[in-house]
Amino acid sequence: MKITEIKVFVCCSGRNFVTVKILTDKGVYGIGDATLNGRELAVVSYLEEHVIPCLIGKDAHQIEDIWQYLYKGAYWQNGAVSMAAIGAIDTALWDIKGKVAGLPVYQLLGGKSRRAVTVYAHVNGESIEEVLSNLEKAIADGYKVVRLQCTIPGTEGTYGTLGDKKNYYELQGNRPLPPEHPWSTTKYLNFIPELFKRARDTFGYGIELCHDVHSRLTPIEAAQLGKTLEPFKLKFLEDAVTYENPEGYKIIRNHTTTPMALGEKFNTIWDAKHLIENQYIDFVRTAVTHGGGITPLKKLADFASLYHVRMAPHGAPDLSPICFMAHMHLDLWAPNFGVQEFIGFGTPELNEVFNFQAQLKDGEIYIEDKPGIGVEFNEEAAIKYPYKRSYLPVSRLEDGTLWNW
Ligand code: EZ4
Ligand code: CO
Repeated sequence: MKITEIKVFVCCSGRNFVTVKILTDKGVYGIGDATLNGRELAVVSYLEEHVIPCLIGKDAHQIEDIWQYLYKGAYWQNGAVSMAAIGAIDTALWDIKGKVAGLPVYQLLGGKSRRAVTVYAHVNGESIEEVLSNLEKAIADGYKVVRLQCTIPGTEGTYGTLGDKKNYYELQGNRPLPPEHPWSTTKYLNFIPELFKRARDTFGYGIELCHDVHSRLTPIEAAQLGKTLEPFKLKFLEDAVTYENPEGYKIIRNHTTTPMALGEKFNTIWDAKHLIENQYIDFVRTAVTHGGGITPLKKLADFASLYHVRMAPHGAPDLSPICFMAHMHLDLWAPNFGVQEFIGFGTPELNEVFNFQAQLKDGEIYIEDKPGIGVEFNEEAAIKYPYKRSYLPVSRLEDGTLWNW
């Protein structure tokens, strides 16, 4: 079964997405997500100029060999742009294999380990009162795990708090340059424990809670926060510290039993290796799109399981429904699945371009047994929503110093 053509689509159906479609001489095709938020066209160029010409005529069944060819064969392994490109090709090839076999991808991975996928919802607000009122709704909706984010007084635009009011956290195509948000670690550390105290005082311990620090802290600050939050029993604290220096997590571990989640920016299993084998983290958050596809994610899950580390894949709005559904298959299979990040099923314009069937019931997602990944990509609809240049915000400390957003 030869690859005859590979198309790349960029569309802004609510936000920018890069989609890859692999066609074969047997008439079967597959799709993958190559979206790299704020750097979308770099991936398109990497695919069109460097990847696609090498794949025409290759056997679409040789998923592992094609993955190794694109990774080792490029000589320049790793990196966000190249791994997003490889991730999309790999996902599309698994989609093809599933369609040829007449089986959903989770069956090819080894079958279901659970009935459905437990998700964590995003709950946010401009004040603690607003967060608590939104949390009440999430509990009433049946969610069992929820992420709490709140605007820190004095640092308006705090990560994760814009919700659906402003296209989540960045405006698509309306700004020529990245927006800037202020940040104060002192204000943050003084405020967050109160948020979780109020949530526990109001709703008790039946609901599992997590929080995304979004890499704003140093290791000792993260250790301090983890320790302060211990009475409120978080499921995990996400991205407490950037991952470039994994030994930072040793400092955190030495001081707190609050579980740690990390990895939405990991490109390979190697990014996670030291953190996992030293048991510095509890949940690994690598995404199919940014981690190089389903092939390496399966290896990562198996490796993590040796060290009691569970999978909690990234599920932000800048990952397309193709990535979301690829995660559903991995999450259904992985014996060491933890929880899936979930931001809802999307807007009508998103669903016009990406059609998929999934049902949310009591905080768990059930998918239909369709061959492959289970997403239909509507090329005609995609053309209606042209690409709009867009950037993630940047953060600055109150004195103007650039900080991690
Ligand atoms: O900021 O995907 O847990 N989710 C996150 C995301 C990231 C975006 C960046 O493009 O941290 O919201
Ligand atoms: Co995150």
